[in-house]
Amino acid sequence: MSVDRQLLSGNEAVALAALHCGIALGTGYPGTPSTEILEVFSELGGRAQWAPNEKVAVEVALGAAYAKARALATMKHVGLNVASDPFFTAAYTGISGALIVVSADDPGMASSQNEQDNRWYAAAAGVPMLEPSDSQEAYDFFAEAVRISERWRLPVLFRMTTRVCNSKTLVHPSMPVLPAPGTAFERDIPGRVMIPAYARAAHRRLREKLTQITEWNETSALNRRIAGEKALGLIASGIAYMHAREAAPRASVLKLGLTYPLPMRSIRSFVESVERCVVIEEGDPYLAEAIRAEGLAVESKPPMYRFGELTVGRVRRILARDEAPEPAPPRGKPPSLCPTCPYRPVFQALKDLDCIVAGDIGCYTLGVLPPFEAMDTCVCMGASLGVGLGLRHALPPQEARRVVSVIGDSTFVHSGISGLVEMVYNPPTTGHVVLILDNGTTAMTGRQEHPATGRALDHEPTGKLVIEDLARALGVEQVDVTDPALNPDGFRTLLQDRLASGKTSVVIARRPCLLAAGAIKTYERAAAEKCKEDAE
Ligand SMILES: Cc1ncc(C[n+]2csc(CCOP(=O)(O)OP(=O)(O)O)c2C)c(N)n1
Repeated sequence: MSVDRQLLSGNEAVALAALHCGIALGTGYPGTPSTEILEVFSELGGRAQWAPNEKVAVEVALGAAYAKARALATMKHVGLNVASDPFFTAAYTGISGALIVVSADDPGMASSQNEQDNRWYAAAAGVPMLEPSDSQEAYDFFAEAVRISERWRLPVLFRMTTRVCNSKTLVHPSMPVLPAPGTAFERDIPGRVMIPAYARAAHRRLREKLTQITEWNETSALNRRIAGEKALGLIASGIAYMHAREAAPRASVLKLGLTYPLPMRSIRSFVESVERCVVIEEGDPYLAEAIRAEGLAVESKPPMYRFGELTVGRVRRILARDEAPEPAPPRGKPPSLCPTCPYRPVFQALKDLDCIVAGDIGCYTLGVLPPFEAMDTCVCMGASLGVGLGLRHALPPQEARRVVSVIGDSTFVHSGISGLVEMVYNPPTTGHVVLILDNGTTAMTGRQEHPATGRALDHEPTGKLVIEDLARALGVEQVDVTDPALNPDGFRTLLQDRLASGKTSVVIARRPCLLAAGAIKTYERAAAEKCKEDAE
């Protein structure tokens, strides 16, 4: 190793560990706070690619792991909802190489639509889960995750949270680089084809593996006991461990690293060794409930601390059993659409026409704020289509004709396409209008490429999905491409016309995000030059 100490974020540490572990393929979909993992992995020389969505990412990684490769799939917490279908059954089939699924949770919702706690996914799917507390652990635990995955031939959930992903701490990248295994396909029909007859046996195999991992976890170095006062014992994992240490430096601590399946004998012996035992955890009472279900008397935090991130101050309050209202957090400047955002005329038109807007997730969600306030629903990626169609089906025709589904280009590719299929298959009697805001990038998460930009994660040219061709091929009756910034009045007239038409319509409002436009031009120029050179 050339550098023996580096200041790295948790995300960077995972990327470095992935490289040192011989991860053959990293795939995922952007989402705060996970996005940098694949970007840094690619910069370090790893093979990284964006998938159209998280489900596809996990499936591609699973296929690679069936071929004995070590594979990584990254996503934010809600991404695992999208990927949960393959995730659950991958636990049954197991793998031949290694499969690490990184879930970056966002307690406090710095940039998410909910603050779900993905630790439940590990327990629900029967997938071992590791939770690093800082960048060193992100690095070390990743290697351990690969070992666990290979030893038990199971996917491993690598659960991080915002502070672990983003905080920079020192890392000794001391791991000997693990040689990448040779890949090969070995047929295993009963192991891989989950028809009920084979899946029944697979489920039993999974439970046997989990029993073995539970036993192994009882003595695993992933969990540590930090000696301290007998009067107070704390059980914590992930970032909560850091807060707990700072809030109560003299307490005894049981730090858990592998938090599914839990080492209950070790937990029992710790609980019995202290006079008062408090579980310190961010988000849901995942650990506290599991420990109490064993009949152990541990304190959990009051429900008010379930909301938002944990802090050292909050841990002190929990330990003092302080349930007094907390001071309101300082108010930051609310976000807003960039002054030069090409979506501004779009939201102005939606407002002027008094549309009912089934919205979606991206920068454009900011159209909900003043001065436009032109968004009526926002649930999850891709929901604008289904929700818009449902509104159209249920509302009286006069009102139904006001409904528009508004979705960004990356979001459309992620999970809007099947909504378009639904529109063609079950068209509302009033028709419907889908507005695709194509700014040529995934702006919200830092301007990543996606299949409709025609460039790969490293911005090199690749196959391109042409949205208007797709819409036409799917059977949408009217497909228009327009630049709303160039001709706002023309855009408004077009929208008005399509709303009145009673047909199924897709309007693609195409104009690059101003923050991405310069880079896009550079990539296009480089690609054109390369093309010219190749032709010569
Ligand atoms: C399942 C899921 N994955 C990822 C995210 C994070 N995320 C929200 S919107 C979005 C894409 C935004 O891109 P686009 O639709 O092109 O809109 P833009 O931000 O460019 O306006 C991403 C990656 C999420 N909220 N949910």
